[in-house]
Amino acid sequence: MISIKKGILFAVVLSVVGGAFYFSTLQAKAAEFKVDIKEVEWEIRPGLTTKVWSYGGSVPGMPIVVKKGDTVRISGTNNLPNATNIHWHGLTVPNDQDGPGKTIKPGESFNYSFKVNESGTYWYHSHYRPVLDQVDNGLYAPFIVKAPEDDLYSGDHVLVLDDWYLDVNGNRLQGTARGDMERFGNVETVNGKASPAVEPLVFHKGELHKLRFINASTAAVHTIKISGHKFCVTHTDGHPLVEPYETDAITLSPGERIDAEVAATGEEGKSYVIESERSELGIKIPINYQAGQVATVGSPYVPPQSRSIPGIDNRTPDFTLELNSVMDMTAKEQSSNAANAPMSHGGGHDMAAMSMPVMPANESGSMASMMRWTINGKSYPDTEPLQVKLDQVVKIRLWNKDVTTAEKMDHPIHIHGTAFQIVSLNGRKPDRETWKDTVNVPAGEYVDIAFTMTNPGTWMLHCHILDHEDGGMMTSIVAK
Ligand SMILES: [Cu+2]
Repeated sequence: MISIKKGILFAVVLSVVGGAFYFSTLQAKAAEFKVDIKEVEWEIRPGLTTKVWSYGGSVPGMPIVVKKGDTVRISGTNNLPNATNIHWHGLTVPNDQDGPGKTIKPGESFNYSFKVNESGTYWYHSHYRPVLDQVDNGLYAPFIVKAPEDDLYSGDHVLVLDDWYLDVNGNRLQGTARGDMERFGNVETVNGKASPAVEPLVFHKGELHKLRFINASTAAVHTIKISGHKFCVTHTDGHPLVEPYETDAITLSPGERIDAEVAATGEEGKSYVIESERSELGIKIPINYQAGQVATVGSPYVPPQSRSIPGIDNRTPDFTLELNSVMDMTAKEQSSNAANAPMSHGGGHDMAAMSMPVMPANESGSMASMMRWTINGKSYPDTEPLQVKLDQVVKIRLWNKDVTTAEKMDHPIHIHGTAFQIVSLNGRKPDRETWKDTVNVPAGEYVDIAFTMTNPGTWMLHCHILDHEDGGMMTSIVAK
């Protein structure tokens, strides 16, 4: 478990093959980190080891833990055979530090520096295309900006979720373990480990723990349930909720984060678990109670004032982005009976026949390479950039028209350089004021979002299912 305590980075990554172990103490105002980007062997569970690309020798990579207001300096070296870059997902940083515009070639060193203005749960990952391969190989890590009240929890735990598509020897497979076009794994991990190698959470009755979930999967949605306890959700994508809410299940699309409190109300000797809906694949976190009891820890969470954008409900969207996919039969040589032009989903092909539970790698790989994912009918880099004015409210309707595939594809849309308010879902106000940087747009539905760009530059907007992003579902917001 990656546990964060008392303003000191205390990250213990157990069973790291190759002996990697990370420990760092924070400085008062400047937080400096060194990242060695390298390939290592990673043990997912005893008997299952795979080759990964890592930030510092572990998966997830080296956690960066800082305080609000810190100026962060990250330097490192790319020791991979491929070029890469780093994107600070969810952090509002100057445009030239955001990641996608930078290329770090093999053997080159790099420096990033920016001030962190907001506390919360963020993460960093490669944004170098094809992003799917880079992130799927393990280039992701938590980036935590601690708020003072975070130290008042009994424990502050980061839980990074991922999935891997592996053969029995730990070799990486291309293609997908389920579904149609996206790379879904057959092994799922929390903090790089699959059950039974997942480190348990240790509770004492009366404690109050903070859990920070990050979905680093390239396509998989994870629904996480807790037994015998409740989650109290306090933050979405790092942003504090005006009205926290209780639930026993949380769902994270790729790129999303959720912070939740868990009150230790269980009993010593009983077994509890936090697990995914596909827990047989590996995401299963035992909660172990130790003897002894502490005085009940109250929540230190102080909800913020409403930051809702005035009058946003009635504003006509400035932009409508239709999300869709086409099967481009010209992309590959196909059998003679295939149409010879780009074809919209549902254009006569039997898409159901494509949703085999397990596909031979080469078959699904070639199918995926025929797919183009579109915004308003175009694929990146041909998509139309959105021109917006600095410091002015922008409302965007994200409309998922991708409904004719057998799997009815959702598209979690991420915007760089800003958080946004969820204005409505299919025209209906959300249950509570919600700010995010990644929002799932379910198939056939639309989501209205609004934000104000405060930093000039060209910022990416894309689907965080990385097969879709690489396949063209990306555009940019040009803020001037
Ligand atoms: Cu998508």
